[in-house]
Amino acid sequence: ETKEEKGWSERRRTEQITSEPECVNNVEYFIDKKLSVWCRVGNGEWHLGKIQSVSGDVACVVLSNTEVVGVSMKEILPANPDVLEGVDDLIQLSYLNEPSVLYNLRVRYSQDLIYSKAGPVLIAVNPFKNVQIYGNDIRSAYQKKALVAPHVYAVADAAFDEMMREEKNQSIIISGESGAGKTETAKYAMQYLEALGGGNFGVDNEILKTNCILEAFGNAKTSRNDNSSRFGKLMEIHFSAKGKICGAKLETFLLEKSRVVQLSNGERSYHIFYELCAGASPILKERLKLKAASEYKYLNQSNCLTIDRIDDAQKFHKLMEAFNTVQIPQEHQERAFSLLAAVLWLGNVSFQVIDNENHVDVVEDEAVTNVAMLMGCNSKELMVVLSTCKIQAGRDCIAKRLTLPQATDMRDSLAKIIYASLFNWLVEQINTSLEVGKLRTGRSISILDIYGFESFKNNSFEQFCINYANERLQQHFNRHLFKLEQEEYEGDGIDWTKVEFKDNQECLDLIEKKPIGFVSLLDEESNFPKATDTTFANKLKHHLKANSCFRGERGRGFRVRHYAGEVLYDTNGFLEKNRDPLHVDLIQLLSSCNCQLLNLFSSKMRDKSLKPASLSESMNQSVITKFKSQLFKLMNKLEDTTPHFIRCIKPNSNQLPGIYEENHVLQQLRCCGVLEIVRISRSGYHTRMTHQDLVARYGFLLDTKLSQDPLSTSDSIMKQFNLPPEMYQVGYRKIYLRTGQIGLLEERREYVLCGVIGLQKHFRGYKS
Ligand code: AOV
Ligand code: MG
Repeated sequence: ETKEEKGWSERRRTEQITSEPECVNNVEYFIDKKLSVWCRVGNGEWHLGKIQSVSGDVACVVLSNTEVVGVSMKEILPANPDVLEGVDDLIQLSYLNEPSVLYNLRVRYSQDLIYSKAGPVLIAVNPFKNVQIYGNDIRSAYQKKALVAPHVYAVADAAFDEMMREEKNQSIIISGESGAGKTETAKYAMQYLEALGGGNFGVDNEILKTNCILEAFGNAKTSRNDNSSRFGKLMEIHFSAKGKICGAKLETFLLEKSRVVQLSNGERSYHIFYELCAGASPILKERLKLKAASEYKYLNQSNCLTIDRIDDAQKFHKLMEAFNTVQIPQEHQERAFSLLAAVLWLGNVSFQVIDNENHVDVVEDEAVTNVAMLMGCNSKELMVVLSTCKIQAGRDCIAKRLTLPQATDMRDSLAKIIYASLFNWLVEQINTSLEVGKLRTGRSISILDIYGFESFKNNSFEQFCINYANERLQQHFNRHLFKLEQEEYEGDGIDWTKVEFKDNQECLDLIEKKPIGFVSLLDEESNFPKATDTTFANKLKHHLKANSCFRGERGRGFRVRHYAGEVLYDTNGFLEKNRDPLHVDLIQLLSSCNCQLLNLFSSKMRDKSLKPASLSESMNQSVITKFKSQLFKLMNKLEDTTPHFIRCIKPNSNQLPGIYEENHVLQQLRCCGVLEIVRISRSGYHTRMTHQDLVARYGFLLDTKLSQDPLSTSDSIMKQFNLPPEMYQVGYRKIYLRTGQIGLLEERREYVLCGVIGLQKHFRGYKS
């Protein structure tokens, strides 16, 4: 199907859609015509069948497996005719109900058609296997518009076209729960854009290669996803007037630092550690005093060192290639590897208790010696820093010995600081390498890929931040697809039956409202020296109980009803993680090391910690407040772009191919309001134009004299061209047209302007 043909058939289809009832209210007709229905049987599953007879409220239905059941009419919904089986846009379904949508996606999924449209939104169902739909031939077919079936390439292509045509920044916003396929989809979008706008920009595939580095350092195996992103990223690709890539900018959001030192059973730390241990050359291993991953406490604590079907050594070689593409100098690469090894060895540093108050000394073994060697510092000094803290006593500064938990904490802090600084430094390196000349806005496409909604057995501060970010993103989605669209119709006075949607404002209020939202309460409690996780939990329960999205639990627990499901959080560690204190002693240690990178990191941290509050407030902000303002900035930036939404769906929770768990899919479709989106776009008006613009473009086609008033002129244009009344609406400011209608006017215009006759056909066909 070419684009024109498709436009045409869509036009016909839209005409056919009159708002049909979503329930079977004409039973006789269904029995008579032997039409299929969905009926919900005992176990809650929907089955296809045909109604045979009805008595009272109960219908007798023959299921497709010939079984006969009695079902309440309330549990029966109309099914779509076979001809609509597996349509590529859900708006084409005559009957829009949950079983029909689920079935349609299932039929497509079983044929490896993983992409579908729900009106303006692309739905991508994770195949969990390689599907042959990303080759060069397919990519170039989309580029030539020879293929128009739903695909991430089609979305990227539309964003590109719109950017070129309207000189407006675009965004591709990818959402979905953890493991749904966001990161993979983002990469395919980048790949497409890079092919489309490449050839002008340094090394080929440079943007795509950065993913390899970012994933090594920022992704890890969780119980939800073997390659879970533990940071958010926004890749902004800039284009020249000719549509060639002229640079790119990467922005990242809150990396999960705790993973470096602490793992849940069955999960892994960041991929890079295992890749380094498996893939380093013997020379490098010797230089880093590197052992197998199983020798390191930070890695072996979770009983999970490898991932099925993943070769860490091979990944390491790919990473080295990417480092070279992004032009990270050899010397810096080696420094970075030394620091990774230092982090691993830090985890093996142990303490011995030396008195009955639990005070400790560092055990002087190969672990601490290796850390000192790799960081470029004196091992005695390192031991002092890890087991004491300096306290100002009057004019003097005295060293106080740490207890075992304090010392362990100090050691882990050092590991986290080094790792997080290394990650941020890499992002800077990538940005330096991607930026070519001055970036100008107006022609950019931003691709957003954050961590997806998470609900584990234990949920802590990290999950809270991740789920908060997803709430924000969901609101952006709602705003564009439901709110703005409908507000415009209503504001412009056209007939419109409002489609209700699930708003998530109440959950955002719970988190953000001042002065008694979650963020404010957390910050207040974090500033209170005597506070504990339990006092914090009690405070939440006391202040937030009125919000329907919140429920206090016994002890330190509380529940939040997120748009994507309910999550039970444990306040354990929230205060400390939110404060994220920078130990002055550690910063000093880093600055004294004989290592350029560590010196650089320490000077950055020193800038932060030494600036007085008035000078730079943001520097002293808590983690959650910083995250919140970063999210606000992100949302503002996205508001300035034309959004293209992709919703990734995870078909099963075991990351297996070919398995489509209906309830799991349904829950995801519900939480993003897929049915409602389809309902709006099917009864909505895709094209809109101010009366002035319409008159300026098509006014000359009028047989009668132009009136002074643009509103009545554009009304006359509609009438003269016989647009059926259900195909358009006249608002105060604009004219609203259904999909495909503008094409008719364009054809007429072309025809008159160029005297082309060939298109007449369409015109006649349409009128009849
Ligand atoms: P996520 O980004 O949405 O989760 P990923 O993009 O990492 O999810 O996808 C998870 C896994 O699903 C990948 O590692 C692939 O194995 C598989 N997959 C996803 N999309 C495709 C595709 N189009 N073709 C083939 N396999 C695919 V998270 O980052 O956890 O929220 O924080
Ligand atoms: Mg991801």
